[in-house]
Amino acid sequence: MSKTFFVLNGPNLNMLGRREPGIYGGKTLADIEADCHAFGAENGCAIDFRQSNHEGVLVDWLHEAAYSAAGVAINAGAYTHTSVALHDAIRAIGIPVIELHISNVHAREEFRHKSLIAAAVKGVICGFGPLSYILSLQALKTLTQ
Ligand code: CA2
Repeated sequence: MSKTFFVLNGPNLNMLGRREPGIYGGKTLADIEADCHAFGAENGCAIDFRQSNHEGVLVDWLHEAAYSAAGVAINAGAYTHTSVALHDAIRAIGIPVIELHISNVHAREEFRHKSLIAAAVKGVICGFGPLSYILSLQALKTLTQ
């Protein structure tokens, strides 16, 4: 049976492609989802791609991933910089989690330089535009081989 990777997206990522193309590029989240499914088809893995604006929903999905996924790529959006709950949820599950960002958060406002989830994840990929998603899936594939 093929592996499943969860790709989880946090607040405001449903707005991608509509505003701030200079920071996040012109792709919508649906375009990025299609790219992730293409990666899955080429690499023999299933992609479960989700977005929520609610912190607790993201916590629930991380818990769900523990028993139904081989790994998680998460763009936690602004919760990256604020959420102890996401940090604890990532630590509570025994599968690799990759933190990803479309933009280079370190080249932006100072409040984006700190990640509360970085210490809990396997690794961080940021600044490659939508390619950050594919690089994260490639990392998960390699880590779970
Ligand atoms: O660069 C990333 O992927 C971020 O996770 C995106 C978050 C931001 O809070 C993080 O610091 C870095 C923002 C999500 C998208 O926000 C939009 C705002 C306006 C228009 C479109 C999207």
